[in-house]
Amino acid sequence: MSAFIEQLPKVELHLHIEGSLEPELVFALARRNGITLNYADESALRAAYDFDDLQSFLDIYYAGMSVLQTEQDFFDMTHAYLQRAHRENVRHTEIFFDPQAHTDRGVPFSVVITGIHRALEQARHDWGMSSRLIMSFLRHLPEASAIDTLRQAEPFHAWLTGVGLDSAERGNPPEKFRRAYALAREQGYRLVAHAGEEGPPQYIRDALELLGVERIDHGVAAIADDALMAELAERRVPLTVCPLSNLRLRVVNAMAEHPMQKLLQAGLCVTVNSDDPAYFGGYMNANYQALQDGLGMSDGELLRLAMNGVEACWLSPEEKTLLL
Ligand code: ES4
Ligand code: ZN
Repeated sequence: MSAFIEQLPKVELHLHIEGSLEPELVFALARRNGITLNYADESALRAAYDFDDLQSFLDIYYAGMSVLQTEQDFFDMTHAYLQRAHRENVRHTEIFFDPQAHTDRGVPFSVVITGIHRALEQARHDWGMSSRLIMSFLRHLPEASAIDTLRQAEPFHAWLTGVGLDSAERGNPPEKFRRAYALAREQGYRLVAHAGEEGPPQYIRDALELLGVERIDHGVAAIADDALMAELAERRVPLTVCPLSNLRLRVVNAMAEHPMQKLLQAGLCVTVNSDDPAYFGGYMNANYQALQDGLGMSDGELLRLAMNGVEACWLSPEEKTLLL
């Protein structure tokens, strides 16, 4: 691992906290909660992390998180991620969670968010690590479920900065969530959405125009649309790109074919993120290292990617100066 990458102060803007659940913790929580898994042990579970596409990953991702039951479970998962990020010199992190994936199993919204929030506060206190929390709607579910989730979040508004949109992209276009996003905007949330991961460039346009998002999660499909590229560059719309995720979910066939360097050279505000690090083979430093090894990106380019993360994050200008 490059010392330059290890020492670089980093910001993470695209991290699903449920995707940070390592097999060892999945099994520890299963034992604690008396749950029997469909895998014999940790290595059998890890062996199943061989994905063909987004859906084959999502099936295992939702199965893995079923061991999360108590507030302490959500604390332990979040704490483990934050400790790992702190060791990798991640100074600030904006974290997604999927409330519907838990409330649909009977785990109350309050249990989920209280456990996550307590770990974020502890990291702020112990390590000076700042964070923001983003609740993500599952786009394979009806819009009415997203709107119901907004209602359940009302008592916890102070702990939440934004809303996002994730899960199966194809066939679940941004327009499906227009009303939910309009409501979220009225309630003062900042808006992001996954778009252009497996979906077409038009979904990136629609997330910007119909939902009014300020950042695009993934957005790598923009590389196939010159007019969209020019607009994203002109407006400095941040893309939270996840290189190892794109490789493991076969969005690209090889890291050498990843569009990151072209997007950066075209003037887009692209950032590096780990997405679901327990499933995709690496946390932040491994994602930077993959860009250096696979694309030959220079230390100067990696520094620009890290600075784009600072530009794109939701800290105040004063807080941003304290990061570096
Ligand atoms: C996700 Cl990589 C990815 N794409 C869409 N939804 C997700 N949820 C968790 N990881
Ligand atoms: Zn994601």
